[in-house]
Amino acid sequence: MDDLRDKYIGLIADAADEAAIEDLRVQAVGKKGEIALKMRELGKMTPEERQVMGPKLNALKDEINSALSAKKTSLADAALEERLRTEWLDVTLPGRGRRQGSIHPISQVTEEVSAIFADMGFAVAEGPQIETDWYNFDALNIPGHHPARAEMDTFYTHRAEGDNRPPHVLRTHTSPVQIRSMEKQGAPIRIICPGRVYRADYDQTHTPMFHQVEGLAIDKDISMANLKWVLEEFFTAFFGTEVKTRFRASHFPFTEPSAEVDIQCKWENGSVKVGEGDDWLEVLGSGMVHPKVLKAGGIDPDVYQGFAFGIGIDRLAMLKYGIPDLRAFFDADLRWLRHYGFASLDQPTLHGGLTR
Ligand code: 2NM
Repeated sequence: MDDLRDKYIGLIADAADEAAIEDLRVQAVGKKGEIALKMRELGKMTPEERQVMGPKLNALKDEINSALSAKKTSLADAALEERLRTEWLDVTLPGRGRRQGSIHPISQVTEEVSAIFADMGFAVAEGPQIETDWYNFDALNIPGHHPARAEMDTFYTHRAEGDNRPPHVLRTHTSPVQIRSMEKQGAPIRIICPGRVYRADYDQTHTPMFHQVEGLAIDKDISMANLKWVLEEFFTAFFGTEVKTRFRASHFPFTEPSAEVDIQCKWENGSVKVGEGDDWLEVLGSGMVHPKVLKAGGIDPDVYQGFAFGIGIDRLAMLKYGIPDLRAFFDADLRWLRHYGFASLDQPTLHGGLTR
């Protein structure tokens, strides 16, 4: 009995896992285990011997069962300890840093321009980038045979043979938005239309998609003088310094009279500075809206008149932020975007001096 006891207590103490414990249980106290075999021997004993050995065997069985369950508990505790040690996690560690995106210079400048014109009472209007040729050309006094229609290198949508819908184009300017706004709102009206425009042109200084903002102000007493004030006010606010302008007579089908506008600048070792010096930089086209264009927009040219202008946003961004290459704007190069991009919480406001 003592040998049996020492053997199993020793084996249980050395058991490595729950499976070993189960094997020992079967071997020692199972139905066909060693204790059961000994119990069977009780039958061959004298009643006196049986009275001594019976309780001893039962006590041994209890002792082994307790040792088994104590070992089982201690193995489970050790396993839990090991998990707590190895699966430990410091929830107070800082999170992984993620790169912030940035605002594209074109988005930034569009917001800046919108803020400045909003301050002068201009609302922002938007419209489709795919237009009928009526909105893009005819309504703007550019008839089918007009050279501007060919000059503008227009992208036409494909038409299957027998499809007689009017031709559609990718808008070559945002003026169609102004026609739509005149139709919808009538006069008086004061809007700017920023957005993407398309021309089949690609070289050092042209991309087939670029950005434009056009302005329109129509009322009963609007003149070129108002145009000049609005534009000088705009350039001065945009560049953060007094900017002189120069108006040169020009020609556009949609305005009469028409003027190209130069801003004062200076060339300094290969780059241009706006608002200083006595050179001039052409940045803008403008004029008094042609009576035919007013009529196309549903406005009576005998009662109302007004000015319109168009500026390239990409060009403005290059001038203000010293960006040398136009084509890099649309390359989606992350290094370029991080370098020239703006922080998302750095949105332009007039009281904040527009940026930074
Ligand atoms: C320019 C130059 C001159 C212009 C005209 C109009 C409209 F629709 F009102 F007639 N919007 N923009 C205009 C006039 C645009 O861009 C160089």
